[in-house]
Amino acid sequence: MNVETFTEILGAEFYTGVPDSQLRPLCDWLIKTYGTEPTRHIIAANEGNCAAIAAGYHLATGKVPCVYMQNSGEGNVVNPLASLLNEKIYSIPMIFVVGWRGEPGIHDEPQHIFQGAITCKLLDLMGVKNFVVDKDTSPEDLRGVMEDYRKVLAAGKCVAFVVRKGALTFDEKISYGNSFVMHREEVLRKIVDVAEQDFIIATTGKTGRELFELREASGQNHAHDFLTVGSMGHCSSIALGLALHRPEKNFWCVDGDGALLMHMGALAVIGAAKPRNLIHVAINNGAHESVGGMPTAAAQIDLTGVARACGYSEVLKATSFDELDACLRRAKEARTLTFLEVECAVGSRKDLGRPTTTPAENKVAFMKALRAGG
Ligand SMILES: Cc1ncc(C[n+]2csc(CCOP(=O)(O)OP(=O)(O)O)c2C)c(N)n1
Repeated sequence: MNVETFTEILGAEFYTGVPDSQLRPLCDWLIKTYGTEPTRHIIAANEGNCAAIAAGYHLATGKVPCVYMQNSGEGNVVNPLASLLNEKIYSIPMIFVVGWRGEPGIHDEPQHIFQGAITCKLLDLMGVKNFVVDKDTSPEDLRGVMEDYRKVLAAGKCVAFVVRKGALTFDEKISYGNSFVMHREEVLRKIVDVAEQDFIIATTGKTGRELFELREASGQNHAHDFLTVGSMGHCSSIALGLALHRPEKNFWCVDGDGALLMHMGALAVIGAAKPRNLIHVAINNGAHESVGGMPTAAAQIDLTGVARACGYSEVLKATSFDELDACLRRAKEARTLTFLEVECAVGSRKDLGRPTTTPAENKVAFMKALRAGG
């Protein structure tokens, strides 16, 4: 179904969400229609954040907002669903549009399989009536469902549309970009070279995929890399747990700006714990590049200022390759809690593959490499 028809039937006047590649037609349409004009459309830090912003909108206007997200975000939204929106508490209605990754029977990446299997069950459990939108859903079907949903919404309850792969379309292609020159993959190559035998914890999305391919291309094994597939926003906390408990090893966390924003509180916790063996690199392309390039709020904030205020001992920033080389050397030698922001272009290789080993294999090899040498 064309996204213009879809949104017209939904009838929401305010949208907030976290982008998803499967919902790209909706994300692109929202950017084309509203941009990021915050009274109409907010790309939020995480899905719980979306639900809360949408709740504020409802309190202010009495109208029904729409929250869009990948099903990976269901976990982030469970708390506000159970404690803010639920009819036994404030009874705040909203429409969720959920991209269904890992739908049973459809091949997808390991991190989507379990979440895909429980997507609708979780909504059921949370008391959110849900309807699956697929390629064959007609505007008439959707209007009928929405008619029913209006009554549910009027009773102060939430509803959801679970969107199958390819169910939504948008005729226009929106392209996203910025003025920076370095690409994430080139930056990763430099990090790998400088890190040598150090351990690298990569954020979810294309960062981990590129790191995997870089190791393959140079004939190295993957044992020094933990590819955080899924769990967006948590790789720096994984790195913190590692760094504190293996003080004799060095750890590089390679984060994305979207992921960093998703759970930015982690920076305060890292800054307070101050492990000297952790280098936190934020690849800041101001975008959710892995799911299509829709903007994050990071382009408008000073990430280094945040890191400094959170207590990182050394705070660096690189915009060019020369600066990057100097910063990486300094980070490697400093042996102190370091934050390095790297301003990057939006984009990646078209032929980027996926890891050919499983997360379980990754874990076993990583733990073995960590044990080696004490
Ligand atoms: C909780 C959660 N919400 C949404 C997603 C979908 N998702 C995967 S990667 C990604 C974008 C990550 O952006 P960023 O951290 O800036 O890295 P980039 O892709 O730009 O390198 C999103 C939104 C997810 N995996 N998990």
